[in-house]
Amino acid sequence: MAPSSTPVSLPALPDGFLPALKRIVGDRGLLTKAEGILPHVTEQRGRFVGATACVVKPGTTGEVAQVIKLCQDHDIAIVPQGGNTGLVSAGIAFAEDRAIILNLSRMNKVRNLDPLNNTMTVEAGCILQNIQEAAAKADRFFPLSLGSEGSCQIGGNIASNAGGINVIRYGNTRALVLGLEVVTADGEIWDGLRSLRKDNTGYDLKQLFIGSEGTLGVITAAVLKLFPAMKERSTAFIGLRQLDDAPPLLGLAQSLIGEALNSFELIPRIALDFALKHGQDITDPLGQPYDWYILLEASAGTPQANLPLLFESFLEQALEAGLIHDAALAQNTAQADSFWRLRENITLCQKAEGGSIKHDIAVPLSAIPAFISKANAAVESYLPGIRPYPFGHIGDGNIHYNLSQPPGMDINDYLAHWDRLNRIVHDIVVDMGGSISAEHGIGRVKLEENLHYKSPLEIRMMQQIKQSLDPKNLMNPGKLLPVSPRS
Ligand code: 2HG
Ligand code: ZN
Repeated sequence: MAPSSTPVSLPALPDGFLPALKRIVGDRGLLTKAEGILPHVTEQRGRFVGATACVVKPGTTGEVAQVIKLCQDHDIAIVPQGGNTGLVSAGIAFAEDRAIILNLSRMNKVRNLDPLNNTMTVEAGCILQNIQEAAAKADRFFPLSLGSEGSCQIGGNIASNAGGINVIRYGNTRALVLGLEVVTADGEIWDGLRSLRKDNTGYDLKQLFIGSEGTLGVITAAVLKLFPAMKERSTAFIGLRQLDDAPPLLGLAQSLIGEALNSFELIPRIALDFALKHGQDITDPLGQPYDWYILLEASAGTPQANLPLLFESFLEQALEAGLIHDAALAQNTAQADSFWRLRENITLCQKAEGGSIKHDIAVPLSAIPAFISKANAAVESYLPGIRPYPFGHIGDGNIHYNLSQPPGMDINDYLAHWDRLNRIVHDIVVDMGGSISAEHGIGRVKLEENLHYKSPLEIRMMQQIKQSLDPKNLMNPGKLLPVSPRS
């Protein structure tokens, strides 16, 4: 079920709490006025608006620890927040949480970059794009890449185990983190900033915090893995013969292009149409309408790989095998960028077509075509006129199965179908052995759905971990797990 979207007035904070916060973070680290708070409680689609009495912005790990201790002393809950670009409202405080927001944006330093060790130590509030650029300056590459990279923060990427467009080659954020610094729910600082590729000394605690959505502690810094800078990239925009051909096409690409393949993204005709209609500076790379497209990219750290030759041979064989209708191979960086601009506009341009109900699903890659046709049939028979908008990381078996409202329908009438449509789609996903949240996490938006589908044993083990690390349930309550009474 969707969280409430109406701000409600909050219970007053205990006497002396705000002055104590101000003593820790100073004037510029504390927002208490409605206009300053509003962007921090509004999720990026503008659909959910939460409420909080203040937003605190510590400048150091020591300040984070002091803020958390103060909250512990007064039983005040904390919602850690990065760039507030998430899609499941994990970084927003809702009125019922009675929480303050702890925003990490002032902690934005690169603490260290070690090109020989291929690591970089960054604070949680660093913007992802700044990290990519700092790595590039040192002739290195940090592969995490997503549409919001100009504003999302690495702490949020780690807390949500973000995916993005390079997962097929480099894995999710989880695979890119070597060490973490975390302020625990008690306000202690855990220095786990190890720059090691091998450390087999017990439970891998950092993995517990990665993807925990701020429910176990606050990530304040991380050691990230770097890779050799990419010297060569090849990008192709392909018109598929039919959706069923996407999995064998990926197989062919993997056998001919090998590990240089980093992206394999699905784009339906409807997304291209919306992008051409609402986006800026968007062109149709093929000029001919096809039902499904693949945007594929490979890159290499050395020019010897001769990617253009590999690509040409791949495209020839794909044509010969009848898997594709047509393809455009980017001739230069500007053309490759224009293919990606189209991909990056998909979410924004869907917004221009009215209400969208999103599903971020994974099924085994080979089952994606069957999933899309089953789900389309089910939602179209439930709500005639609905516009399925399935796109995304098909190479990872992950599709954003978004549903645009029937044209002309009132948006609120459409959104009234939210829960029912979620259940129709997710039943099919789970029946096919899939996941109801492949990369966006659970947050508040998918809480009930996750409880419905996850086994009681898994939920119980998660609750036991939560209870042992945050016994007072002050860290992001009501996200990922249901609120248990505060003890
Ligand atoms: C993407 O892959 C993002 O573009 C956003 O994960 C997905 O809008 C969405 O549902
Ligand atoms: Zn995505």
